[in-house]
Amino acid sequence: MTGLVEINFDGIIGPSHNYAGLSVGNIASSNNAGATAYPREAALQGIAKMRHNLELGLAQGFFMPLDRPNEGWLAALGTTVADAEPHLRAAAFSASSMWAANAATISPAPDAPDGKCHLTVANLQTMAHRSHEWPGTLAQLRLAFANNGYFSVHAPVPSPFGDEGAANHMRLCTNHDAAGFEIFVYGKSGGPFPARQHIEASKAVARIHGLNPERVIFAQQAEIAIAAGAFHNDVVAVANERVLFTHEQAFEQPQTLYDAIRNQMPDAEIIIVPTDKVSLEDAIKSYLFNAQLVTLPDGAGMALILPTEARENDAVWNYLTELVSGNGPIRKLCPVDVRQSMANGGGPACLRLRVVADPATVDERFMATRQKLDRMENVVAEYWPEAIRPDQLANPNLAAAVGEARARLLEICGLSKLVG
Ligand code: SUG
Repeated sequence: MTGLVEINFDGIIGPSHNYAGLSVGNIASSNNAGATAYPREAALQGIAKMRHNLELGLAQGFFMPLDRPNEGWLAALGTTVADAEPHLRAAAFSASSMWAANAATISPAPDAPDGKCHLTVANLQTMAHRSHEWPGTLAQLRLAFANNGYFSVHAPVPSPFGDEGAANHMRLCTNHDAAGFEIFVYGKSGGPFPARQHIEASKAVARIHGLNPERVIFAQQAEIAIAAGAFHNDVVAVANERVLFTHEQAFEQPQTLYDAIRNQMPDAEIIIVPTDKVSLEDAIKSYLFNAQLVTLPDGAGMALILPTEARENDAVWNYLTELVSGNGPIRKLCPVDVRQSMANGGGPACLRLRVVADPATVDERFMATRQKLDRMENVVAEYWPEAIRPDQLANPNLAAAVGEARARLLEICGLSKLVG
């Protein structure tokens, strides 16, 4: 298979972005509950990140924000935007589909016996505000990856088995276009916080994708990591090609996992960040592991696309600058400002879904170019609300403005058929 590259599909930050404190166990979301959000600034930050990655020479795609408030979901609950209790109204308004790492789990074509790239949309059933994302996400996946000679898009695993998508999935391989092995990370318990990824869902996705059981590893997330606020594994670990970059306390049985990885790939590079250099608390505050670990073109090694918060934490930044000054595979640090998303617990890696594919096989309406990003910026600047406070969600003018803003974006991307 030629032409296969890693494409990062970013969720465009929707016009209803707000801080309603909806995610128990996500410390940033809880701490910022009730704060004023700035959707315009948020979306511009997300577009700037895409532009930054395009300039690095990486392939970039995107997904549209979903239709919010989700009136159909409220109707199924027997209510409306005007009448809903505040927590249901906020759940209907949430722009949470921006965190595309939770959209689906992807097994690239070289890993699957039928030679297709498999995508299973995540049910996100643990959090009410995210549980109604999947139908809108599935509709986009079915459009973007409609070419069924190359892609197989699957419906979600049924409830009650929680599936949070690629945020709990890692793939190691010599190159993106070579067969690899896949690590599915699940949680059992997380102290006061829910374990959102259930092993039954992880196993189901591996089976649905037809993966060779000998090339799959299931690993439990450390309870203390979840309890410390690592509600998804991608808050404490990230993998790319031969490299796993992980916090020492990410997994319940780290040595068993490292041994299983080395058994699959003797030359795997496992970079373990010790607690005495970066505590779990600092890791979660700074989101250094929620970096995009990417392979730069032209043999320039790997880079970490990090949140600027990682630069502001001395322990973290000292560790990282030492890391890139050595002879290891990670050579470059690229801080990007995604503060609006970070304040709801979503760093650079949360905002993207990695799909290994030949860009020519993807519906080009979902692929980014500089010109398209320019046009998106103009729409955002003109139509995205400047500020939203949670107590404004009941205002009918806001729902109308959010609907209009999204419709404009769909229009310039040729995706108006996704309306509704
Ligand atoms: O599911 N935050 C998201 C953040 C998702 C981050 N994704 C990854 N780690 N891959 C979540 O907790 C906050 C919404 C609110 O409180 O308004 C929220 O849903």
